[in-house]
Amino acid sequence: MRRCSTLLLAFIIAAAATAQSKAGDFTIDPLPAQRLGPVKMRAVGPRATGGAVRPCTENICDTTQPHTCVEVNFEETAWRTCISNQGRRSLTLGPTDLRRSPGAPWMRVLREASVADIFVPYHSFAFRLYDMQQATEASLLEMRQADVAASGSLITLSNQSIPQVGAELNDRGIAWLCKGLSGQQVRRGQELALWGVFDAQNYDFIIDYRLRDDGSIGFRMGSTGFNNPYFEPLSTTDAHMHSTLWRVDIDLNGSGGDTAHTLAHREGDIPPTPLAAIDTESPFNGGREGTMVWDPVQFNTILIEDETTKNSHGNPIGYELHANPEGLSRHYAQEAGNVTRQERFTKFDFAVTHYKESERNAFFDTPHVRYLDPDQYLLGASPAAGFGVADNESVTDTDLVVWYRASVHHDPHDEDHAPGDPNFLMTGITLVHWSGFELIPRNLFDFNPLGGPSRNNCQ
Ligand SMILES: [Cu+2]
Repeated sequence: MRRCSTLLLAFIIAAAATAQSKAGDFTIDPLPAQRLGPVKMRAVGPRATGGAVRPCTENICDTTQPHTCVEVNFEETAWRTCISNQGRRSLTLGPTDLRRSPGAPWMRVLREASVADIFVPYHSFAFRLYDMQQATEASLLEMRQADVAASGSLITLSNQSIPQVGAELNDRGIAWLCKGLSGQQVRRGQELALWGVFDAQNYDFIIDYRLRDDGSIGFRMGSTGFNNPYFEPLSTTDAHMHSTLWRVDIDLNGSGGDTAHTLAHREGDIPPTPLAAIDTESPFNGGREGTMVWDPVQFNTILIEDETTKNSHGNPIGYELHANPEGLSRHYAQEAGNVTRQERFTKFDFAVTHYKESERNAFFDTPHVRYLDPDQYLLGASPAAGFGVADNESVTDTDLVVWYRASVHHDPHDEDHAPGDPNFLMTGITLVHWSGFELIPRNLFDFNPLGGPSRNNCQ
C-alpha cells in the first residue's frame, strides 16, 4: 500500500513537471450530459435541415500567420475552428472545438492538425522528393468560385488579398436508418469541408478537412496535377508514391490528461478460450512514445482518451484514428541510392509523441523557415537529437501528438495522357488520387449524436 502511494506521488510529480500550458487552452469540468434538444424531432426526417457556416462568434485562433475562424451549426452538434496557412506546413486546422449537443458548452478536441510532409519517391529516377522542403506561405494557391460546389464559398485569410480556402457544406449520405414493418426512419448526415491547394511544382495537392455532424473528423489528401516533366518522356510515365505524413495535436477537453491506446481484434492466434475472438486495448507502445506498424488483420486503431473526462456512462471520452489505406508504403533509401536521408520514417504507419512546445516550433519554424525532415523531428536524427519519439517519454495522462502516414501508389496509365499524346509521353492531367484517415468518436457521446431513436420506433 505504501509502495503504491509512493509510486502515485512520483507519477503526479512527473505529470506536473511535464505539463505545459498552451495559450487559449481550456477544460470543461464536469462534462455536462449530452442533451436531446427540441430540434431532435426535426432532425429525424427525410433530410436534416440546418447547417450554416459563419464567422466565429468568438475567434479562437491563436496564430500570427494568415488565419480565420469559422463556425458551423448542425441540428444537434456544432463546430468552430481556426483554419490557417502555416507557411511551410500549409493549410492547418485548429484549434477546433465541438459542441456535443444543443446548448452544450464548446469543448476543445484538437489543437492543430496539418500535413507534416509529402514524400514522393520515384521508381526509376533518383527523385526522392520531400515536397514541404521548398514550400513557403505562397505555396497555398488562390481559389476560385469554380473550384467549390455550387453552394460553396471562398475564404480569404487575415491580411491576404486572395481567397485560399474553400468551404462547402455537403450532404454526406446516410448517417443512420432503420426500416421496420411498422415504421421507418432515416437520417442523412452533413459535413463542413474546408480545403485548399498546396502547390508542389507539377503536382497540386488538395489538403481537405471534414468536420462532420456526428463528431467525426476527416483528413484527406488529393494528389492531382501533371506527371513529372523534367526528364521527359520517361519521367512522365515513371511510377511513384505520394506518401503523406500527418501531424495531429489532439487536445481532448483541453491539452492535458490524454492517453494513447492500441486497439486490436484477434482471432485464431489466441490461447484456448471459450471465445472465438478477443478485442484488446493496450497502452500504445507500452505507454511510451514510439512508432507502430498497422496490422489490417487486427483492425488496429489508435485510441486517444481523456481519462479525466467521463461521459454519462462513466467511460473516458475518446477519438479513434482509423486508417483506410490502399496499401502500406515502405521505402529503402540505400537501395535507392539516397545518401542524404535514411527514410526511417517510412518503416511504420503510426507514431505517438508527447507534445513539447520546442518541438512544435522547430517543426513549423515559421519565422526562420528552417526545414527539418521526418527522420529529424519525429525520430530524433541529427540535428534534432531527442526530438519526437527519441526520448521515450510517457504517453499516459499527458498532452499528445499523433502521427499517421497514408500513401497512394501512382503507376501512370493511359488516363494520364492528354489527347494526342504519343504512347511514350504523358502530358495530361492526372485524375485525383485520395488518401487520408478519420478520427471517429469513441464514447465521446452518451448516445447516438444524430437523434437515432430506440429500436421501438422502427420495428
Ligand atoms: Cu503521381
